[in-house]
Amino acid sequence: MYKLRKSVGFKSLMLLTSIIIFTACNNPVKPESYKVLLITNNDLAEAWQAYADWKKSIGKSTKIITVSDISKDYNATNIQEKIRLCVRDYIENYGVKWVVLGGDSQPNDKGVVPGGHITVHQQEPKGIPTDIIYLSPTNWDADNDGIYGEFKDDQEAITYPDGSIGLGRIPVRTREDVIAFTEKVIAYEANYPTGSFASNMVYTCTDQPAYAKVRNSWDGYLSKVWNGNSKRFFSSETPWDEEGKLGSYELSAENLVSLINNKTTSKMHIHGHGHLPAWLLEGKSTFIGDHVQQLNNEGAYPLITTVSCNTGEYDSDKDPSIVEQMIRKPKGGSVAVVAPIRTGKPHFSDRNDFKLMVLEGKLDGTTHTMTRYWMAGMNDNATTGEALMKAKSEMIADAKNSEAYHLCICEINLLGDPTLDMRSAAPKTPKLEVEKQLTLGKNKLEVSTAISGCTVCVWKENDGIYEIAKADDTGKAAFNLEIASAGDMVVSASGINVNSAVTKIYVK
Ligand SMILES: [Ca+2]
Repeated sequence: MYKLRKSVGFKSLMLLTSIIIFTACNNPVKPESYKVLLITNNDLAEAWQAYADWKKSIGKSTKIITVSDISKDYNATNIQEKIRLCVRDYIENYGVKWVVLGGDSQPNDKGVVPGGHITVHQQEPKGIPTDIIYLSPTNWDADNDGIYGEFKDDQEAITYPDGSIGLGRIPVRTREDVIAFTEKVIAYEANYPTGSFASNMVYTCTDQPAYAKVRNSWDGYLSKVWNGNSKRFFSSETPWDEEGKLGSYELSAENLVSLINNKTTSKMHIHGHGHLPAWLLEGKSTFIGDHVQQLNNEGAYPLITTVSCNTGEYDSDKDPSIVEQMIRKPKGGSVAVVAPIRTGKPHFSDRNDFKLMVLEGKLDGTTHTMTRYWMAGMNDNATTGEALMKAKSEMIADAKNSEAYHLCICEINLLGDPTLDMRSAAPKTPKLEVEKQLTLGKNKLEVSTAISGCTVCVWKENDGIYEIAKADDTGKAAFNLEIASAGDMVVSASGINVNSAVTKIYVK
């Protein structure tokens, strides 16, 4: 699918122009390509530029496109379908690997970026906006009745994520939100704590029937593939209990604030009841917006998964949800939370499985999705958005056979940045060494990073220079550059478990 204005005739003309340019400069003309597509509205587009520049500087070239431009450039009867066509265009023709929905949504296609098509389900008869449809090559309405994602009638047009493209929605509303979030992302990617923070995970659980499966998520799954440490912060037991008094340390909002503020835990799974503005904790303690305001975990932002009902409801008129507050909080909270948009149901394909869940810890669809998310990040080095889509892709067979699992794939979202390395270990910091100055004309630029295999990126906007290379075994990468104008050149080193380092070279 192509943009309308790129008709076949236009494309032929482009090809001809490319050949002429190619012949004239004897330099291959690279097709436009991007790693990240960020969709937002006109009000926020400018504020997102700093985020796009940061991503580009570390090798993830980012295209910002507005909903109103999409509405003009793509031909369909509704905005969701136009956004889907745009996303497919950028995946198929521009090399996009991550899709960021850069804003909150509200009912009836309002808000910064409208939610994906409303899909209807037996357990969600009012329907839920389903962002994963934006990645789909098919339109989720096989019988063409305007009702999307019907388990039986639309099955032929339903394509679930295959894990190759990362998706996330950053539910911001204002320019200030965008600026604060960008600052957190840069801190996460460039100044992530280098001590034991990366390897510590805490499971919280206040729901007795869920204890067994939450234990099993770690004991039977994640601990098998990741060499990190976990602690159980349950109503019934915590590592901080007084001797001989199991459960004496309360899983309260105040203690959860302390846990986050002491900057020791980089990964959290929050299991238990909740509603849009709150996590319900032990006794009558509720973690609400006041507690988010007490968070001062600057620079140590945990990744979070939560099953708690409606905490990830990004499309409500009642705003913000507790997860949205965690994302929007300046210098605190989180940069990516996996959460259900409505009730976080324990999905099973067989009724007897509920008993097995309580007694033996059999994972339901929701807990399994979140467990797989962590496994994909810790074991396969998937980014946040890739990891969730990979978790969903591993449930496709279940979803084709079970209406409950179909809903499970649709209702769990990544709220936050989908491009983030999940930090399975404490990051190394590159020792970035380059020449301080270059001159016009042909240059061979050598970049030393001291980290083998990391990503080295060289970018000079004015001359159209944008090169990415992998550092060799000695942590070095070399580039042959033809520099046409004076000004700054940006050089960076980044990668899996690497704190991004960025420097500038002045060309005179
Ligand atoms: Ca239909």
